[in-house]
Amino acid sequence: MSKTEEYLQRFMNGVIKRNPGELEFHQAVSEVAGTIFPYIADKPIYHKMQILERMAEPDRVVMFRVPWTDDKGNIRNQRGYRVQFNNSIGPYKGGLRFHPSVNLSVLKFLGFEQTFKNSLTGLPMGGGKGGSDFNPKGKTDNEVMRFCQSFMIELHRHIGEDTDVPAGDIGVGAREIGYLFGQYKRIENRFVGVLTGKGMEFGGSKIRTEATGYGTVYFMQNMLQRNGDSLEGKNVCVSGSGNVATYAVEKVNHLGGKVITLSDSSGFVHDPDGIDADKLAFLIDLKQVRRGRIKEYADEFNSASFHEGRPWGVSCEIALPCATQNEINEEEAKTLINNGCIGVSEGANMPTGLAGIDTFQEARILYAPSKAANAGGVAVSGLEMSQNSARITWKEDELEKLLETTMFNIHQSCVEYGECDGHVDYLAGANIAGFVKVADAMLSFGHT
Ligand code: NDP
Ligand code: 2IT
Repeated sequence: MSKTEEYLQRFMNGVIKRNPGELEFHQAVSEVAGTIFPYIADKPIYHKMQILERMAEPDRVVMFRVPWTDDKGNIRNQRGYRVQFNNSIGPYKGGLRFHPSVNLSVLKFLGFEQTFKNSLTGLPMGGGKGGSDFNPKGKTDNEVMRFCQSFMIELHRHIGEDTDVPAGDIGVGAREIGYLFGQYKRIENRFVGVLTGKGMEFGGSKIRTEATGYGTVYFMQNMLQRNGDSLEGKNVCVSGSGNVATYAVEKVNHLGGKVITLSDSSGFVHDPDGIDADKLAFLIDLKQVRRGRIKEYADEFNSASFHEGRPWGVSCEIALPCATQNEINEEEAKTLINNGCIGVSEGANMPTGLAGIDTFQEARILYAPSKAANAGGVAVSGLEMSQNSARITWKEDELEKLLETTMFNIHQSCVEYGECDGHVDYLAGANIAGFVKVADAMLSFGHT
């Protein structure tokens, strides 16, 4: 075993011992550490100052009880969290997730990843994540509102426009951000940009809704262009049917590709004719207005069929996982490659398991890890913060351009740190480029 492998193993043993049972967190740290240890092998200052060791420990974790009353008058109890991971390069920044699977491990993995992602955007944002095990599915608007208000009664004292700025994630969209912002404003009697993803009437930014999905597709287009290729005419499998998936489909259509799948937690639809603008309008109404199930898409359009499970068995050239973590395992990664997939751009956070990543890397396909590929969302959140601070509103075309440029720059950073003999290791490139800025800031602070 080399010295680097030995250090890496010792480091991971420490992380596992200090965070027992937190499998998603171990996975996220291991993916990063596997590329950072070789990079810092000849840079002893990072070892001496214990930089990665300190980056793998959140600055603080806030956990709290969230009681609320359902429409029948029953008192319900949920658990709320905010993981403030690292504020070396700016205020904590990252989404809130409302989903029954939320636990400390999931939010620590997301907060850890967010620190690197936010660094990659080039904007001054630290990393954080929060949420609750509350399940918005099947709840009335009034129930969701009462939950959000109760959640903010505790959260408000931990956040602030220069301290920690939450946003949306799974289960938290425009409706929830509205309820949360309304309650913050009421408690604090201050109108400030304490949340992003806000409605346009109260300080939201143009393009924020579309930014993550668009950015994921721009990143894919950048990788293809470097190889003299494009999305034009390519079959694309998308998973998920929420915020990220929807606008990924829209951008693939703009760039001449054809999306042939979508999914939710009940299964996937396969539409070989492609999901055009009219079908996408149906999806938006189904998922965002009626909050229905994806099977209804197949009931509506004759060209489409519904299947249980995940979409990765459908033959495609490009895969855009946009649902959730660990939705591509090793076997599915092999199936994608055997069916001719040449590119994966991760709209979701950590959608590919470690063995799946190894499969993509060994096949040397274009594999864009989430912290680079889906950074467009938080980048536009950063621009929303700037607009709120300056009390101005930028135009849609300016923001579209800024998003495209940001994704181009992130791609360039990955190439800078990940290229070897003409081949780009986007995983190493993203991790190292994200690491360097945060690590060097931490070096400046001494022991903090
Ligand atoms: P949404 O809540 O809008 O949509 C989530 C979608 O994923 C739904 O189709 C949902 O299906 C599906 N899904 C969620 N959990 C599971 C599961 N356990 N198994 C199968 N399907 C599941 O969330 P977003 O689109 O905002 O987020 C999707 C992913 O993108 C997440 O990984 C998130 O962290 C990441 N992301 C989001 C950003 C944003 O700006 N919103 C920014 C960067 C990353 P169902 O309706 O059945 O639950
Ligand atoms: O994972 C993510 O980057 C997000 N959910 C968006 C975070 C944000 O602050 O916009």
